[in-house]
Amino acid sequence: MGILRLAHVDVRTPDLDLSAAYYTEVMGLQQVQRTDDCVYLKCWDEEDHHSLRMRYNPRTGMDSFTFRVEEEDDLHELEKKVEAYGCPTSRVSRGEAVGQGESLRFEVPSGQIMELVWDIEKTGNMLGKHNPSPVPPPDLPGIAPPRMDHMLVNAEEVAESAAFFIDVLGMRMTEQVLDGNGHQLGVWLAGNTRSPHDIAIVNGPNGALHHWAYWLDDWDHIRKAADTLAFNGVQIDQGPTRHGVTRGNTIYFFDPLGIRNEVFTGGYWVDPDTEILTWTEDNFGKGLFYYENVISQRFLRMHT
Ligand code: M3P
Ligand code: FE
Repeated sequence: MGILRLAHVDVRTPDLDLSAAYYTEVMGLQQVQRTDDCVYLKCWDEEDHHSLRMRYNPRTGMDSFTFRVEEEDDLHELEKKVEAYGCPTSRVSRGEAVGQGESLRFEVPSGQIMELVWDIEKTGNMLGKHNPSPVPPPDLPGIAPPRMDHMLVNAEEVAESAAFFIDVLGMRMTEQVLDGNGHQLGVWLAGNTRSPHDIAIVNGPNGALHHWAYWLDDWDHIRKAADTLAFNGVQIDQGPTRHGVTRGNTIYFFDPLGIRNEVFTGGYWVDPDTEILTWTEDNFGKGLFYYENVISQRFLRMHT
């Protein structure tokens, strides 16, 4: 029971048409719904209604991020725990948000708005449930990742924020970066998935979104993604390369409004009894980008 996985990220864009064009044509997502001020998008292998909501607003930024809980009762249990920790919560009723029923909202210690939901509208992936093809249609435009994988938010006090996600929400830490005094500079946290992270928290301004990442199935798809990005004139931030932390292969790049995206593959399986991996600050360069061994200031200081 408890936190299952990342469900969706909700962001603001001052140019809804430009953002929708980029996320459908270059990232290769499916547009599932459009209202006056919102576009809802998903990947071809996702079962839920959407994994990305883009809302028109003059200021780019993140509205909220949503995790799905495993059982219906978890919402009530976690509501009590979050309240007991001292974070006021509110309920968003069924019918108020597209693609989901009742949810729980609160501000995490680092200032982002987090939402928990169990009741999600299942619209199915592109493959269907009867005699499904193992692959999507070959003519999908853009990168076309199968699913969203994880996200990263910033926190001024990483340890405080990590403790909230671990002690209150019940997530598991898989890796951490410690400074010379043993203080956490970054933590990687898993819900009930087998991947090394569903969310990571790295030192930076409260309230900020660093990136969210899409899963790709292998390194060759990362290489093809780099070709697609370069062909379309997308600003690449770093990579293709490999993380030391998580061991994942990666590219970071910016959407047309400057929101950082990542495509990610690899990593390793984690079980509840997997031991935490610890990086020291003097090795953080390799932890971030194993081949380059650099701490890029653009990478650490640019956020949404
Ligand atoms: C990842 C990842 C930072 C580290 C980022 C790492 C911002 O994005 O997927 O492991 O320091
Ligand atoms: Fe990442």
